[in-house]
Amino acid sequence: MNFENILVSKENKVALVTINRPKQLNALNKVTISELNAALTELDQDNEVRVVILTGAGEKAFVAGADIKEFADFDQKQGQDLAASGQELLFDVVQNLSKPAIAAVNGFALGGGLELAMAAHIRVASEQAKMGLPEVSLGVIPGYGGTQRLAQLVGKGKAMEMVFTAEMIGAEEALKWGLVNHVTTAEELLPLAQKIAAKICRNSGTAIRSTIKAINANYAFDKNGYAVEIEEFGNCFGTPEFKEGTTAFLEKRKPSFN
Ligand code: DAK
Repeated sequence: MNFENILVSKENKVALVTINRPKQLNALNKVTISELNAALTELDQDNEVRVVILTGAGEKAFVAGADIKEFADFDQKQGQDLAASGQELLFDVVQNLSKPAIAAVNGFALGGGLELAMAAHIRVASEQAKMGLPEVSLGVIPGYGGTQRLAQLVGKGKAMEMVFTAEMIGAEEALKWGLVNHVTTAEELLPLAQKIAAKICRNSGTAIRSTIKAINANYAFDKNGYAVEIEEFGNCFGTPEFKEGTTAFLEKRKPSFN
């Protein structure tokens, strides 16, 4: 896969997707969103890949937001269109990936950048990371799912304060709030994400795919999460991985999942 604004590599069943516009602090423009859509769609179908890690190039930023230079002169209709297509092309794709997505937040994650990290299933941050939704300081609101996902992760009160004040929080505070799962040094950030990925790879990919669907269902207005859980639980029984997992337990050995 060759792209202008992103890098994709694969190792040990883990794909690393790096947003690569460091001079613009990895701001998400249309081309980058469309390349991420293409890469993630392909990785989702790739049986050799079990986990996807998302990060930003350079030492300064994960993603410093949607590209302000691109949307500065939009009207209402263009704004709505961009929000809808961006959500569909990128943020919903990340949230609904059939394999875990880990955001390794290595610096500024602002606006659309934090929204991207929040669409991922797991977030780890470096000590330097700074996170915020500064949209109201630009006269817009978070348009890529941020009003919904931030409140889901940190609760309504903290989400409202963070958006109203447009202020950034550091990694330790984000950890306390539950916005990120772990904080580590810049050097250890990718190794930590890879370590989590390696633990995930030991388990059944089909069961993890079902888990993603069931947990996501709790946050979808048109789905009953308990019903989805029952359906996905049942689906597991038809899979070779269920057979392997239970057989391995009975034979007192470790399961081998591809
Ligand atoms: N967009 C475009 N360029 C950006 C950018 C961004 N979000 N963030 C940084 N850059 C660029 C800077 O313009 C600068 O470019 P040059 O001037 O060198 O060409 C370069 O990256 C380096 O940035 P700074 O010189 O500003 O670096 P500093 O260390 O001084 O400051 C900073 C770092 C992160 C504090 C600062 O760059 C900053 O405040 N950046 C903007 C943060 C921000 O407000 N992000 C946007 C949040 S709003 C929508 C859907 C969603 C959204 C909007 C619309 N629609 C559907 C229409 C979401 C909006 C957002 O994400």
